[in-house]
Amino acid sequence: MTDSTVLVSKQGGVTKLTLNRPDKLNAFNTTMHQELRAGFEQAASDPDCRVIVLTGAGRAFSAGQDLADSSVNKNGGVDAGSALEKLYNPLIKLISTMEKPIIAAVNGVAAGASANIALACDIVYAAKSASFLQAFMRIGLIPDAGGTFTLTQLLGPARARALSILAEPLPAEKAEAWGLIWKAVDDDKFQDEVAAAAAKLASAPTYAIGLTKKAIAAAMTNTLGAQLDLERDLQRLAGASPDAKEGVAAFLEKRPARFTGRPS
Ligand code: LHQ
Repeated sequence: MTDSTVLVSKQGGVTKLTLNRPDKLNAFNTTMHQELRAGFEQAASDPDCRVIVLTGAGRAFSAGQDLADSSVNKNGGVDAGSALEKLYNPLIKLISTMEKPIIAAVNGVAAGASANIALACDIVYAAKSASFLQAFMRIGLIPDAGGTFTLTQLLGPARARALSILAEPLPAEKAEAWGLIWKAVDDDKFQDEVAAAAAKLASAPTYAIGLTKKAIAAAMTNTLGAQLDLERDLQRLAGASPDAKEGVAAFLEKRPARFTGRPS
């Protein structure tokens, strides 16, 4: 048994971060925030890590904020602004600016802030039995952890509003059909499919992935002209990397490329 609220395992370039409070459906307390942030930061600086997988232990991905935790539940009132300022907002900014790719492996229900933490990741796989629940309205709160941004960007305001206001679970297959996530996978194939995707990214040109993430993030607000300029600048960096040289050489020599993921 371990007391860690986030389990960290490393294998073959993949760092797996598992939210680990299964009896509370992996609801977030302050310790889990601290351990998750440390896990991402260590993965960012670990030269052996090429991809991060975020998942949950047991039957849930995570039920969002632990509503019984004394850090937010003070004498029956909820100090939500403080929790966002200190814990959730820094976490979402950290995830959104990570250069290495992050896969969210949503193994079960993802509710409240945790739905939006999953959606902040780069590629979201969900088991078909999983669902995404903007639970906030059920307790008189508004979607947070970037939810109003992400849902509106990915789904448009009509679906963002209904999901937020009705607070009904969105099943994984519908989330895929709506373009909210990458893929809903049969439960019995879920772990294998996530592992295969992670293994693929562990031997991918990691530096180019980081630059691609940067360009796509900027596209949310850029004009076409500004985006073309940015692509030129970032492609110049990618083109000078050892992985670009290796990629072109491997293509011409009709062999698989051996990418290091490094910028130089
Ligand atoms: C929980 C929780 C939970 C504690 C299940 N807390 N124990 C930011 C800033 C500051 C303040 C507030 O919040 C935020 C962001 C947020 O995330 S707000 C939204 C917080 N999350 C929710 O409102 C979701 C609450 N949970 C649920 O609605 C259900 O548990 C779901 C739909 C996730 C799953 O339902 P079931 O499968 O029926 O499981 P369950 O409800 O029976 O839960 C199992 C256990 O987990 C149970 O404990 P028990 O001791 O009775 O077995 C729950 O009390 C506990 N649990 N979520 N967020």
